[in-house]
Amino acid sequence: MPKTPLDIGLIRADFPILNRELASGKKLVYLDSTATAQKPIAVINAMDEFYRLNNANIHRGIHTLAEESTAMYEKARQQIADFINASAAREVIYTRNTTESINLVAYTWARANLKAGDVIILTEMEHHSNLVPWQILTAERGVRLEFVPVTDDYLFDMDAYRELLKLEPKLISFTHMSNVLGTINPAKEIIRLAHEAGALTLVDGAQSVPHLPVDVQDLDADFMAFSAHKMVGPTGIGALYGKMDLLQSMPPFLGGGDMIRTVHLREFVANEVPYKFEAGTPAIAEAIGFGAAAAYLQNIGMDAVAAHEHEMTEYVLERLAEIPGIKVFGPEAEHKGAVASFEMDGVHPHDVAQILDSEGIAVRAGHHCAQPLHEMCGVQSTTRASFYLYNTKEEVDALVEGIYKVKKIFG
Ligand code: 7TS
Repeated sequence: MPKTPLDIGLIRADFPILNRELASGKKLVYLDSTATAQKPIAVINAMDEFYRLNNANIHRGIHTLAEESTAMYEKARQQIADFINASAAREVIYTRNTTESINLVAYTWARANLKAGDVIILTEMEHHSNLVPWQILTAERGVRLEFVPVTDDYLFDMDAYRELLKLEPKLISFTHMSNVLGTINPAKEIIRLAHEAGALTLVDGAQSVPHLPVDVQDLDADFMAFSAHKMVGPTGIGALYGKMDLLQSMPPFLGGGDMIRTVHLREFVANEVPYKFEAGTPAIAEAIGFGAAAAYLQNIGMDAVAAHEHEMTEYVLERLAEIPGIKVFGPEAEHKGAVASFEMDGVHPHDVAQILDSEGIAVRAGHHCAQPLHEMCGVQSTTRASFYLYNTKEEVDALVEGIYKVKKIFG
């Protein structure tokens, strides 16, 4: 990996919250970007200016503000499409978040195409949002779920996957990067094999799109789900990327305004893609903030972001390995994003997180919406520190000092 070309000082200056002093008098050390990332001025200003200058509803007015709002909403779609290298902006559908994007596929494509006995392959390292929609579908339709196991070194089990593909699955829905282990799955190979077996693919990009260069055309993904808030954008908005022919073949998701071309008392004709999937007044300011976030990251360069995070991963693994009684779950740095979920001998993760908080260090404790994965790891919960483009090695050092404080308190 190249040495990081990021000027972290300059990047940190873009994120006002990172200067915050906490009530304890400690400076904030934000190590919870896997849950949600902090927001740069560029995103905050884009949304603020929209409300100050342009606010109107979209796709329905001919006055100046309505036209400006519509143009800004659609420009953001293009910025997001560019960010993941979609071949057309229309292949990006606005949703509320990754969860809704996955549900959109489950409620439209899957219900239109799957029947009892059809196989869907997931993995054991999924977030609940890529488990529960399929469990609901199973209860309703009798589709069959199969799971690619996680190997002893916390990787996607490619051999087991090849075996499962013999079941002629209809869909492989998998996380590109685990939010607990940090495991970066070989998405391109997983997709290639799926297509060879005649299956479609849905990539949960909630963690990969913010942290790695992601090119949906190069991956040949059929669907990709991601959230703005994890990639320095606002909450309340996410996206579903889909290949155009698939999106065109799918029935609408929610019914209402904007998703129709014509409506009669007893029937309607659906609008074209992507509007067919965007019923009702959407999160307009948030879409504009989402576009600004994509442009912000693209301007920095995702190769540089990934290289910086790789350095952080190596450093945090090295530092945590020095501490007796700490077990980090996840693969070697080579296959891992900047997430460190760990267990500490004899101390509950909530106590770890609370003591770290008293030092100004924000981490998450719990099952991180991946209960089955924790069961597989033989633990109920972990403490998780996660890193992004604005984090520094000094913050890793602060984490390590904080952990030593926990050890002291708990003897
Ligand atoms: N998939 C993965 C891999 C995730 O990490 C998350 C959120 C989601 C899906 C759902 O995203 P949402 O935006 O729809 O909520 N993960 C986490 C987390 O690790 N801590 O808080 C949210």
